[in-house]
Amino acid sequence: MYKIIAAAALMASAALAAWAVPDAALAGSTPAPPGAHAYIGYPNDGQVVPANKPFRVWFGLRFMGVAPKGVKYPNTGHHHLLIDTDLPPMDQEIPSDRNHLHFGAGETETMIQLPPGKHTLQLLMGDDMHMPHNPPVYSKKITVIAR
Ligand SMILES: [Cu+2]
Repeated sequence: MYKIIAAAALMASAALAAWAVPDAALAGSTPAPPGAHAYIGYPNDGQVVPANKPFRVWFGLRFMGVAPKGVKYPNTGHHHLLIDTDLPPMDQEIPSDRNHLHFGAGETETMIQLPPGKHTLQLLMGDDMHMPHNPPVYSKKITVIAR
């Protein structure tokens, strides 16, 4: 009987622990404004884009402002364009490589060039230290076909 109670108690505490994990562990410490929303204004999901030729990507953002990297100002961040990759860990600095482009000057559009094939694009906002906000602000992941 004792064993069963102990097991039940263990399960209860495990469930409690799962619930008790604060959001902060899954995101940066900079709060996102309520309703903040990022989206890719162009290209559209499923759109065909020219392969090996620069095309424009428009960054959309609502209920949040853009500030350059290093500038700590409430309710702002800068855009990151994720190319052919999933969202990175939300509690770490966003990587900087050819799949994670930072727009630390506060740019709201860019030109990119892709080889032929299917590619994914997604926006993720980062704070002055390139950390995702809490909760993280990211767009839907879209697919484009370069040809
Ligand atoms: Cu950044």
